[in-house]
Amino acid sequence: MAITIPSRQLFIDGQWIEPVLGKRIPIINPASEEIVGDIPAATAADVERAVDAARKALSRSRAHEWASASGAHRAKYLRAIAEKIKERKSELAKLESIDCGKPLEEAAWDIDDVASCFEYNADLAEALDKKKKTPISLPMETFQCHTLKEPIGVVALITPWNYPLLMATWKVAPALAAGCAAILKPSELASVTCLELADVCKEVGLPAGVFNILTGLGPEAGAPLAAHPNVDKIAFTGSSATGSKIMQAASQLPVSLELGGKSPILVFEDVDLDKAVEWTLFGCFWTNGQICSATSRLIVHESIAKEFVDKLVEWCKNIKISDPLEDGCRLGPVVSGGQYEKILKFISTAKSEGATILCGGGRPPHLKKGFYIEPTIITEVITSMQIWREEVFGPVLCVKTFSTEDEAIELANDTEYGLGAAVISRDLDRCDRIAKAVRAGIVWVNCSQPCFCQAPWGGNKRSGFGRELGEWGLDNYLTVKQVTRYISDEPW
Ligand code: TXE
Repeated sequence: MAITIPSRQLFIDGQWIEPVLGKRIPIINPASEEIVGDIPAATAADVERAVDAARKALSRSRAHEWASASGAHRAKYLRAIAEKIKERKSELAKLESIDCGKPLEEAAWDIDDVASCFEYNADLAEALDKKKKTPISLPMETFQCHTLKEPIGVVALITPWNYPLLMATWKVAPALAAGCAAILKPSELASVTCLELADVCKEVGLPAGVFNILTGLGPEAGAPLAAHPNVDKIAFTGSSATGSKIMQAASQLPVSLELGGKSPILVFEDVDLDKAVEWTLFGCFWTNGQICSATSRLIVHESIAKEFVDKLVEWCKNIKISDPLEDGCRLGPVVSGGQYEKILKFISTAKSEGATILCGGGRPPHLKKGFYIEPTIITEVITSMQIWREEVFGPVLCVKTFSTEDEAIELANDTEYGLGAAVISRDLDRCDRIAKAVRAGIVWVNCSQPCFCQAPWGGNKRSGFGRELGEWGLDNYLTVKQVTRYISDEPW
């Protein structure tokens, strides 16, 4: 069934509002390179309106509706949002697929995850009611102390295009569960489903100003939002370069950053080759490698390397690359012309630095239009090469071999990033050793990439700081207040 992309405005204070300057940004379908709609382009004046609306939603007169209401009250809204998302799953999945090029089946998984994330955060909001006030024991009886967990306030949520609605949900759901008022600035490359989330919030009657959305360009909408003095916290997922700018703009504000990665997958000689091949491919080529945690550096034991890599190449040559809406599509286009050029440049630099392009490396011959890139495997890599060191964010796997466990660990840690790492081996003691030795926020054992909204997500080193998801995700949007009372028999 054909689908039309709804024409939306900015969503501020519970209303659809035209951007002050009336500008719009075209939506380009990465599969056809055609313009299929447009989104509103917010600028600094719209940021003012959204921050005012969010602040008003937390004002004393309205706080009882949201910030100081019970977690159970807010949970009802989160569950209603989850229900609506489920009802609209097939439409949202198609919109996501057209907007960012993700195979329809994968887009549908994302929408399921979005609904689950809202439901899980509804549970956390309810549980928060029991944890709101905690007594603290002090060494002096003349003082009594307790802590209060309170919403941090107005939060700016700046998100990327690889999982447009899911990455927004990882921030919006806990922010709302905590009782914050949120302003979402999704990526200009994929904002369609985030605008539909605003429609869902309106439908379920979320109090005005609690959720606002400013679509638009990073420098025009994101930068003034990150620098706004009336914002209390910034949560960002995106590139390291933009993350640094946000840190500077936010100066003393709390910031959580989820940046890039160059995650390793270590494959030992004792594995079942076919299973290990499947996880290696999934870890690097799922969502076209446009995943911050993609395990894009394969570190494989030298004794199995040849057979292992041959199997990977075989798979790459037979994968279905097509319009993401087509049945059985495994790899769609990458998100934009800019990303397409950037990935091809990475591949040509690897070649010019002396690496071998074992398969892929360019546009699939049967697809004349669209931002398609064949799955690419690169060998003869040395660790100083750009392809080993920098995030490609595309379907590109580079390979190195090792002979000892220590060497494998050294290669794994040879990166300025620290988001994910995977190890594949039958020897679980070895897996435990590796899990401890690699410097990363997430370690997968005998798998790569599974993600659950109950477990913490985030990185070390240049991959950012702070953790999303689980209770850690909720804590991002809470602040702890100390209340200490002096007790005396004297009258006051
Ligand atoms: O990212 P940006 P881009 C990496 C990946 C990719 C590269 C560039 O390597 O190739 O980043 O992608 C907003 N102030 N990741 O250019 O610019 C922007 O509008 C405030 C990894 O899309 O970081 C968008 O909403 N905001 C990543 C968001 O920041 C600004 C996912 C992310 O865009 C801004 C995406 C500014 N000055 C890309 N400039 C991951 N970690 O998953 C831009 N933005």
